[in-house]
Amino acid sequence: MRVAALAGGVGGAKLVDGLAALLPPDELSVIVNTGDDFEYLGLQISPDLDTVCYTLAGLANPATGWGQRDESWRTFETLSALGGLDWFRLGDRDLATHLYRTEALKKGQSLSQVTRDLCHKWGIKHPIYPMSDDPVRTFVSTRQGEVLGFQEYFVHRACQPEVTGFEFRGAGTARPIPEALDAIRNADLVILTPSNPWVSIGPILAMPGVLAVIRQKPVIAVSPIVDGKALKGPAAKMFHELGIAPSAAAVAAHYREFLTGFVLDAMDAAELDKIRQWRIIPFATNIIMKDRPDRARLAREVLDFGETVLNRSQ
Ligand code: FO1
Repeated sequence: MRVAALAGGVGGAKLVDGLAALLPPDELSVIVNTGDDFEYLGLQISPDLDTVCYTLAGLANPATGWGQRDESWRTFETLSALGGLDWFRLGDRDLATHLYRTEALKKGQSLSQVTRDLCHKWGIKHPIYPMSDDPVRTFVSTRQGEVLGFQEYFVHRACQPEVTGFEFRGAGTARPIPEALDAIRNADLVILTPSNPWVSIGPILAMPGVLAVIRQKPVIAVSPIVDGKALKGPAAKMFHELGIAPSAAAVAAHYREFLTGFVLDAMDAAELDKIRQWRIIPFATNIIMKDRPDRARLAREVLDFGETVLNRSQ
């Protein structure tokens, strides 16, 4: 079964890791959010691409989900002691990735070319595509009337400001990677991984042409919300601040217009009927991925559910 997976940060990366353990490279393509990308200390940082790639390469930091494992912080600590910029923590190993990427981009390579090169060097066989080679930047509007760059909101301000909306600056004119669009077009199934619907999956769907292709496909989403709480990050807080009670069903409703199937946690089984009323096929299981076997187990269940959805929608 050919699958195109849309992914953002840590939750998305974990499910992608499970899918990659089950599907050969010609049956799984991953399209990753770059709305979180930004320039910091003169370096081009692509947090979600790195999270997905480090996870697939077995290099991810298990404590944070982002950055590299066995990390040291000498550069960060030394810079901090000098009074330099230190609100975004770059580990020594991670720093090498940003230096390498920044240099390659400066020499004229595209983000997708550098990503392919890094994946090759890290032994990643599955195609990983940034959503675009053109810069798209997520901005968060707050109740206080501020407009914050995503990392400013997420890391520097620790997701504290109340959000009123999002803007994906550059998305209107950015071009999706043609191979990524083809991967979605040729997929039997599109999977929206358990990433933040607003700021991780939202920017990918905002890319010109992506939604039009996705609407032609069977699509299943995996909930990033369990029992009203986000598995990681501010997704539930965002739903709440935007006037929507956070729940798995709220995520299904968010994608309702094009969703075929929805995977939610067994804890949220009371929401199954509501989701069925929207003509979305729901499937409840344990969606919390604590370790690597959990990722493969959930991926297996999502793929089996995908088969069921495909048979029903034919
Ligand atoms: N997240 C934090 O909460 N604090 C950090 O200092 C931080 C540093 C960082 C460095 C590299 C990287 O790839 C990710 C990093 N993240 C950090 C995570 C990042 O902000 C988020 O994972 C995403 O942008 C949201 O998906």
